[in-house]
Amino acid sequence: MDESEPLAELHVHIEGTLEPELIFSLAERNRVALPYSDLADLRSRYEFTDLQSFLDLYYANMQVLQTAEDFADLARAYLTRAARAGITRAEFFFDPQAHTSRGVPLSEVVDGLADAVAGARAEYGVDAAMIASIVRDRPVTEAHEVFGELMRLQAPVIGLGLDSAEMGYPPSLFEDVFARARAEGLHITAHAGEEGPPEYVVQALDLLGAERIDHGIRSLEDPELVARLVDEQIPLTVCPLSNVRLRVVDSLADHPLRRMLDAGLSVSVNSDDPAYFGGYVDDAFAALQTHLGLTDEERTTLARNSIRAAFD
Ligand code: ES4
Ligand code: ZN
Repeated sequence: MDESEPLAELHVHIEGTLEPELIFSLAERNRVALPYSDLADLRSRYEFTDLQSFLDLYYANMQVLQTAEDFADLARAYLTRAARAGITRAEFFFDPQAHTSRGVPLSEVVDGLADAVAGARAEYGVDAAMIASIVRDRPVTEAHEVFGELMRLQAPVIGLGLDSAEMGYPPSLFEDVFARARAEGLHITAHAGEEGPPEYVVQALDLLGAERIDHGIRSLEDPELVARLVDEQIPLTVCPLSNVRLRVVDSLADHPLRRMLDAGLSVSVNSDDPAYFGGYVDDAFAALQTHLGLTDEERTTLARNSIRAAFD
């Protein structure tokens, strides 16, 4: 295994890198009252039963993020840790609506994150880029508004994604927003087939023009879809630690990653929300080596897939 070889992280939510310690320090700086007595009390809440139970805590904790400085501190902490994980390229998501909906100006979010991204190569040796993500369980009209604002701000984003609660929010709802993004020359990716059915993966490809699929593991239930994903070598950004913690799969030993590799799918390993799911990409690789017997050769394939799947 060559740990010096290039490695891209393509599926990480910057808000999901908000560690408990930073939650407490930002709460103090911004005089935000937290509903937790201490770090241990907060940490005791990190037991999830499904995607929604995680999202409830993830969105609640974001209230400590208020200013551009907070967002810059958040992204710098992630980039520092990503460098330690061996990541050379990071394309991270942020959720504009998770902040605008609670009164934080989008310019604060974008300015802070962009500041950290601008210095990332020089400071951490990580080539970084931002992908705005539409929060699919909020109104479609709001998705259009926030996209318009991103364009007005000339936000330095390379792509548009789709995340949050999947069931009941099919990609088809957002066809027009993604058409606007494609017209602006943005790359497209979408969460699909995490909790949702293979049909949502098909919609993400055919209706949104997705170039990558985030998660996509339920694609395995549809052989015709698998054949297409293999044929077109559509990258799937898989997040094994997330899948276990959100009970999408029973255990790492049962994770379909190897089956996906063996099927010829273009899969990569990513952290999703590392502050919530027990680790960063290096932790995920170590756990896969232990529990799935991931070989050095497989790791090399996964790393090469990640670089090939990067947008720039
Ligand atoms: C997410 Cl794990 C996951 N799935 C869907 N949306 C998300 N946003 C942040 N983490
Ligand atoms: Zn995700």
